[in-house]
Amino acid sequence: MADTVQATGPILVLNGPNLNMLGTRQPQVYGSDTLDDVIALCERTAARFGREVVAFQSNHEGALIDRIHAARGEVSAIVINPGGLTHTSVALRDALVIPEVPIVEVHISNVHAREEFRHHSFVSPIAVAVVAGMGIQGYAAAIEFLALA
Ligand code: DHK
Repeated sequence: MADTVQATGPILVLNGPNLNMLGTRQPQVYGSDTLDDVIALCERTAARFGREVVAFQSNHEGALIDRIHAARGEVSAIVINPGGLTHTSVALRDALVIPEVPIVEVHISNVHAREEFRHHSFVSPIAVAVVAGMGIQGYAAAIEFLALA
């Protein structure tokens, strides 16, 4: 399978730096749900469409990149909240094109209503869709969109 990609298969839900702190981190911005709540919501949503989710979170850019490399041929789509790496990481963006699957970028907060440095994303140009400001429901919207695509 080294040279092919998987058309069907689980949806990979990736979360970047600091998203392990959901629930306690700035709840006025990110809400009171935890990352476990997010993953459970993704699993429930995927199951409604007969799909499965695999989830991974890391505070380390290289660990996220390694997980994305391993996803080639394994997953059918990627939902990613890159956290702060959204605004800084060319390397993460370069990795995301490697699996050759559709990518949906999710932000819990409305990044465009926040500081200017959050307005630019290195990921958006290679994403099929971008969700921001819907709270954790944005992850469910992303899964539903990908499952219906
Ligand atoms: C999460 C982060 O950690 C921030 O660095 C982004 C994003 C916004 C979110 O809204 O989920 O700027």
